Order: sequence, then C-alpha cells, then structure tokens
Amino acid sequence: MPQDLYGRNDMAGEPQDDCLFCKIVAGQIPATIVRETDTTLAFRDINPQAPTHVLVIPKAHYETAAALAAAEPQLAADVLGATQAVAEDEKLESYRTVFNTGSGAGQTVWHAHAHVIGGRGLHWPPG
Ligand code: IU
Repeated sequence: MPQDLYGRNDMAGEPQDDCLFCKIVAGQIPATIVRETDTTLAFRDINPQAPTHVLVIPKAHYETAAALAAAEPQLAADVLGATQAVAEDEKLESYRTVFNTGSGAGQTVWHAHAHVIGGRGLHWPPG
C-alpha cells in the first residue's frame, strides 16, 4: 500500500484485516481492556516492562502517531487524554507516555499506540 515516511496513506482510518490491534478493537483477539471510549481503547501490554504497562490506541487504524496526528488531531488528543485517565486509574504519580514511531525507534506494531509505563523508577534517557 503506498504510504509516506510516517505511514500516511489513502486507507488511513479504515480497519485493516492484517492488523492485530484492529482485531483487538473488533473483539476478534482477547486483551485485558482497562478503559474504553467511543474513539479509544486501552489494554494491558502482553509483555509488560513495568508494574503498569498499558497501551492506548485509537480505534481507527493509523500506522503511526505521526499519521494519526496529521489526519485526525482531535483523535490524537483523545488518545493523549486517555493516557492521563489510565495513569489516574492506576494511581501513578509519575509515569511515561511513549509513542515509538518507526522501526528504528522500536515500533513493532503498525497501529498507532501510546505506551503508559509506570509503577517503578524510570531512567532518562531511554535506550
Ligand atoms: P511497539 O512500540 O510497536 O514496540 O509496541 C508494541 C507493543 O505491543 C509491545 O510492547 C508488545 O509487547 C505489545 N503487544 C501486545 O500487547 N499484544 C500483542 O499481541 C503483541 C504486542 I504481537
């Protein structure tokens, strides 16, 4: 599918058959969901890197946070707002919100997602 550097393409926003997170949104794959809104879903990471490790995604499919922000700024804001709500639900005083964008930054799932990581001390800068 033709796309630019940040995953923007003509099919952006549409569910993708081969996308794991679209399948979680559709209820075809189980996940431990901790929060849901009309536009976002938050569920526990299957390979947690901290006591709290939750992924917040837009229900609509965008490959990267950059593509999401360019196409639907309000939806990007919804995702960011949901990260805050998750942190509050988890009673996190300090936490980190991470969007890995591009394989060089560690992105492995090509449906935009924010990691909400907390519950332990976090070092800076990350590796
Ligand atoms: P990344 O930023 O694209 O690397 O993050 C993808 C995350 O999705 C990573 O932390 C995985 O552990 C997580 N994940 C998941 O929670 N459930 C899955 O079935 C798969 C990946 I595949």
